Amino acid sequence: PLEAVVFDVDGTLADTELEGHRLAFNAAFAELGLPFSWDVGTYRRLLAVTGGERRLRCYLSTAPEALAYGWSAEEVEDLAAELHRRKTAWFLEQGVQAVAARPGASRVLEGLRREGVALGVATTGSPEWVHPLLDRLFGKGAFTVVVTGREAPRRKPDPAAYCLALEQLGVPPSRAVAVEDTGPGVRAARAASLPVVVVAGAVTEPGVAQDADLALGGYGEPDQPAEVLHDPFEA
Ligand code: XBP
Repeated sequence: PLEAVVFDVDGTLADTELEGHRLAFNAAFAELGLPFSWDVGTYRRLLAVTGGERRLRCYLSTAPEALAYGWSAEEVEDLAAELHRRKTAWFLEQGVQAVAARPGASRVLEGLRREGVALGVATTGSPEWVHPLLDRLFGKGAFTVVVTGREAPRRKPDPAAYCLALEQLGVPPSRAVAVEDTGPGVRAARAASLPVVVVAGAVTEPGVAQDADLALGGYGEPDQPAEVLHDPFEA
């Protein structure tokens, strides 16, 4: 029997990335007077590096426009940390209010809860914004367990966040399912021995659906089930 479902946050439960986190990173660049701005295409590519601070470090140490500054490794480290502090503050102040839940996500959570399925969250995003965002979109206490980047500092595709969520839920992976939207997330869940449902969204990479045990186009509507993108048992 299914005892628990563990959800990713960014892109899976909420549309946070393109018009949320991306704008927060850009605001942080502007606050420090840096002439960098991530457009949607650039940001999609940068999402391959998980964790906001790691993403910044990677960008600052590889993008030609950043290399032109000649920063040392230590300067890059400090700058990434400062930018990420500002990004987090901006997202908390502006992003949390502005981003929306994925259509149908609340209804699916309610349905699972009614069936007695425990709900968990496994994200490696920062707790500063994860908790207020989940509270605003789904209500306080909507999830039995919430693991963030503070409890699981090793970012996805490392399975740490999923392993910890399962441990805290007290449910073995064979009785749980992960819900994800991107490649690193799917790999993290798999590495924790969890079956994975992909609910494809705004930042889902091409081909990710094929790696899932089931891939859906969304959460569906009350009178319209979700579109099935990939179901290995149907193949
Ligand atoms: C999502 C991420 C996050 C967000 C930004 O990871 O990669 O970095 O883009 O959040 P996950 P922070 O799939 O593990 O939830 O800036 O707070 O890291």
